[in-house]
Amino acid sequence: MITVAEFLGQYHDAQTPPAWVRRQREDFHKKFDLNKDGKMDREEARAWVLPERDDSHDETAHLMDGTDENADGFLSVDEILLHWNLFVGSQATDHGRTLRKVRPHQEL
Ligand SMILES: [Ca+2]
Ligand SMILES: [Ca+2]
Repeated sequence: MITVAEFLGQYHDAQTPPAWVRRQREDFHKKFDLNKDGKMDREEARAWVLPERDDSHDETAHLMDGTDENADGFLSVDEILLHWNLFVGSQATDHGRTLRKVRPHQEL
């Protein structure tokens, strides 16, 4: 099992982290950390993953359980980066579908 420190270890010593790391860190502060305390709590996680619904406590708890590496009840930006695919997969299904419509002939 990989830890957050191991995941980000390759970036900690870098003078300039990869662009996607910088971008996700900026996104975290701008979009996810609504009360600017440096962590994402359950309410903030739910607002990000399932913004239109009230009855999603179970799904939010599932996401938190899979992402909160140190089990402190909050998601740090590093924990979110470590599990970025989980977040994107939860929210962006429709977005992916749209991309395929826009570029129907492009195969990965
Ligand atoms: Ca917060
Ligand atoms: Ca945590």
